[in-house]
Amino acid sequence: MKKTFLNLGKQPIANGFLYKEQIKDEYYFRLKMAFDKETALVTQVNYVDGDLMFNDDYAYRGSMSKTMVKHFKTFSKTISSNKNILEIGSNDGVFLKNFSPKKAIAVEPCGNFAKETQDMGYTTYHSFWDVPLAKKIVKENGKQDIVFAANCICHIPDLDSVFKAVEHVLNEDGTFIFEDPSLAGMINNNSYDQIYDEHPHIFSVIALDNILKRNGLQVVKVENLKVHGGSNRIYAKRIGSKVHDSVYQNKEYEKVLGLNKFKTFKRFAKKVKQSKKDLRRILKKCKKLNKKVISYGATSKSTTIFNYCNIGPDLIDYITDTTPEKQGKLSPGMHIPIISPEEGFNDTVDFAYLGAWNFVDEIIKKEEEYVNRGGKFITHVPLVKIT
Ligand code: DWN
Repeated sequence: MKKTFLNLGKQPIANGFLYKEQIKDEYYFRLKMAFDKETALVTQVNYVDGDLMFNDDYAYRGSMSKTMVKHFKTFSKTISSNKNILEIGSNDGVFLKNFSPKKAIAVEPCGNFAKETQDMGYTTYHSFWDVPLAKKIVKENGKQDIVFAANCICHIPDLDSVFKAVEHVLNEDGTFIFEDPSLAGMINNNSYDQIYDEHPHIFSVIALDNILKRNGLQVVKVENLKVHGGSNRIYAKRIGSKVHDSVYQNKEYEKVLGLNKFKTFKRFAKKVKQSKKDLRRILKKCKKLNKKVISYGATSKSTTIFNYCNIGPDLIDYITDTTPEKQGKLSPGMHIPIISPEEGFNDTVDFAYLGAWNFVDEIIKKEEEYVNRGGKFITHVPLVKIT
């Protein structure tokens, strides 16, 4: 049974960057988060239809950050080149391109990216991941040694169907490896902006193990990653496989944080409300002092922040982003203009709100000049502050 703990109000499609003419048709939904008592899963109350989010114009490109390119390259080296691998949600091939097209298969619902991996030579299934697709893949390619997914499984509402399909496609000793932002990371960072349409769930190891187990799989190893503000890389195999200490350790830690208890999330919701007040106060003060405030990175996360906190062009002049597909458009819901960093990240900027706070190290390194001339960043993670 789902019990609601957080209401983030009326929200648009987080990656639905749009032109002025499209504003009249913009789609909105109510974003509420709940705790499922049976499985301990933190999940949305109502899910948004996949076709509205993952279509032929999907804007997020995994390879726009050096950190992520390096992250996937490093991880790919731990996988033997003898293994065959299937990736669910292969995006622009940022992970898969580290493998030979002879050994790797892509599954991707967004047409623009499915075409890219197909053109790169990978057998690509332009489709959402489900049991019928898994059956088709086995028929055409045989069972797989590894199923990999990065920032994808938490995007799919029906986890039982996802895991059943993985169980079908894996060979007897196969491994399912997937990474997503962790619930522990979100609670520790107060990063409530991890919640948006594309993230119907934020995973704890406890919840994942409960749901995997009712589908013939179990968590056998957990790696805690720094990326995206704290993620977990989960290794799952068939029930009965050897379980690494990291699984017990992570579950214990999650219990210490109270991730198996509803009251923890009620507390979190109070902190979210406070964070909204603090962020609005800082931005309003900057404007009152006639300072130029922009936002750095047109992220899905900042869609949640701007819409929940009612931050529009009155408080943020514009957003800079390196993604060509986002430039020249408006941010979803609050309609803040997005331009390239070359055009907008210049010496007229006094404050930059970190929409891409998860890449703070990469950004500070890159923007040394801005920092040296006294430019400041604003963040809400873990507390609202100017740095
Ligand atoms: O799970 C998801 C994650 C992995 O990616 C998706 N549901 C959607 C997306 O979420 P996001 O948009 O919050 O992700 P990022 O990776 O935080 O987005 C960073 C954005 O910032 C990109 O649009 C690129 C941009 N950027 C930039 O303009 N300058 C990034 C860096 C590092 C930069 O220096």
